[in-house]
Amino acid sequence: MLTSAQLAHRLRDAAAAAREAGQLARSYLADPSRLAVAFKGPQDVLTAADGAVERMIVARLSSAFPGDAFLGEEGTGIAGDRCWVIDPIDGTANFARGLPDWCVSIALVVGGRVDLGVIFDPGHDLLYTARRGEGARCNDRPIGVSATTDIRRARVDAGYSGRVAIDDFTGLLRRLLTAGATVTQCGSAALGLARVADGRLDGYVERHLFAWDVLAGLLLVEEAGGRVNPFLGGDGFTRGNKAIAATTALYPAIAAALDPP
Ligand code: LIP
Repeated sequence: MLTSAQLAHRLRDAAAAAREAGQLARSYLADPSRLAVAFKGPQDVLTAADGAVERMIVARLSSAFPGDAFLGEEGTGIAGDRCWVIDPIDGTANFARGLPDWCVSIALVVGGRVDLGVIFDPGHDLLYTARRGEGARCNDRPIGVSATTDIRRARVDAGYSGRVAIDDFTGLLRRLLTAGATVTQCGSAALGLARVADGRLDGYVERHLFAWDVLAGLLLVEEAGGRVNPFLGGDGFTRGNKAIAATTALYPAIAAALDPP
């Protein structure tokens, strides 16, 4: 367990690391020849910035908190009870093309529970933070999910990756549209979840994501008064899981669109 002061210290340092990481990532955009864009799989983009940013975050946080563990999208894997979960650039495909919808996502899992979440959106200079039990903030101002209760007035981000069958995704889209929702897709789960937490979207749903994509964003939504699925149930931490996050009123309809009863 960590004391309140230890958690507060970690949140401050994670927020600072996320900002620093965002600036490092942006330095690669200033000189695209450094990006070295590659593909981990179909439409699964990787750049030189992803690894550099992850290494910078791990170096900074491991120096400040030497007993902590790390799990990163780009290969960092040090097991432990207090584990930082890092997506150095979420929305890499957008980042590689110079599109603004990408972010840095950092979560802290303590004893199997997400206690801290930080998402930095450099393109819009928005720093989202959440500490379990203490609410969610953006640029240090409290945020909350929208008041939308009617699915026919809802705007939902539905993510997709090549890890999922096309018919599964088209079925989700069809059910959301049939229910009356407007569907959008920003290409970054973490940003989509942050936008549910600040009320600009009413839901986020995707069949399969990894822990680094979503743990910070799911905590943001919870602390902003929304409802999320138990992502870490089963082997979500190691193998990933579906991600559903919405206003409490809309959660059942969005969950049913993903997995019809
Ligand atoms: C991305 C996710 C997004 C998903 C993309 C990709 P990355 O993460 O945030 O929701 O649909 O396929 O997985 O790879 O940019 O960190």
